[in-house]
Amino acid sequence: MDLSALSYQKFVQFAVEETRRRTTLSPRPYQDNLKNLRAKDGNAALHTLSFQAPKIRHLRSLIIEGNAAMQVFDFAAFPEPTLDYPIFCANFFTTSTLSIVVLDLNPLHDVTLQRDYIEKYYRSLMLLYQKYAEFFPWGDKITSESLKFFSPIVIWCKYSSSLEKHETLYAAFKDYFKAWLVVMEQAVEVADKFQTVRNCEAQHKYLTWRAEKDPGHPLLKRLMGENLAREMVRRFLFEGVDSLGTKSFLDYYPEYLCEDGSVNRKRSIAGKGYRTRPWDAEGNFIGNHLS
Ligand code: BLA
Repeated sequence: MDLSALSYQKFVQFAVEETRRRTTLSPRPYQDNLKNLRAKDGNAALHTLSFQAPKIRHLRSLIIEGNAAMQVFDFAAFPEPTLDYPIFCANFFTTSTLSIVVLDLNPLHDVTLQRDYIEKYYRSLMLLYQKYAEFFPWGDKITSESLKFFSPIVIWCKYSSSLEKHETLYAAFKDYFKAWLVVMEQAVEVADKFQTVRNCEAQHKYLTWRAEKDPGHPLLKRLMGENLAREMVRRFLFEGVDSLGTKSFLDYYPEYLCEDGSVNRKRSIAGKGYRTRPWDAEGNFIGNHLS
């Protein structure tokens, strides 16, 4: 499989162009040492982009082009905390044999518990999920903690890399991103300080989880070294983790506390679960109750 055919550049080009048609994107400044990097091994190239818009706190993209070895796309867009619409999340990891894909409008508030949030944002999008269900079947057991950050329309899939799948993924990405843009455009601020505080904390909790436990970190460390990888994670990918709130990882996830006070390095305490998709076609959660 020639991996250059599976590039993610056109994905981010589409997203930026499409966003510009609907709102005013402005570049968001970030550290020079995180712009267009080469990995330590000299093989992989890392490309980053960062923007903001009136209703979008942060829209950022990381593409890693590892020649014959891999292609990675980590793309996300976060709402302004005055708004409670979902976080856009595309996370694609591709080698010549395997692709691991997460594509979702990640809920800001836990949809395994909050039915009103499902009503508000997902009920009308269930057809979108069904359109791709046969191409991207549920990717088997998953780190259970992650599930709270996923929505009823999540595409979570692992498959053998192929050009055909890549093109279908591109179609799904475009559809999901367009749906997210509509949601973003329609989102209205509620003049309620309490809501903004809740949104801010929910976004901070999400950033705190991903900045600590995202499955891509070990590979980023290998490519960039410990220090630069840490900056990439905290100041770029999950920027806001050090400013949107003051709680620590252990405040949100005390079950990770070790006896010596440090954070357990295991990626998951709850373990893997959910062999099958835990939502029904209407978007109701039908999995075990999550602790
Ligand atoms: C694997 N990435 C995964 C897995 C998930 C995600 C669910 C499967 C393993 C697991 O169950 O944890 C993605 N997890 C997410 C996302 C959220 C979440 C999007 O909780 C959101 C809340 N991935 C990257 C980057 C790299 C990367 C930048 O984003 C590499 C630089 C790699 N992801 C990557 C690799 C694996 C993976 C190598 C397989 C490794 C493993 O399973 O341990």
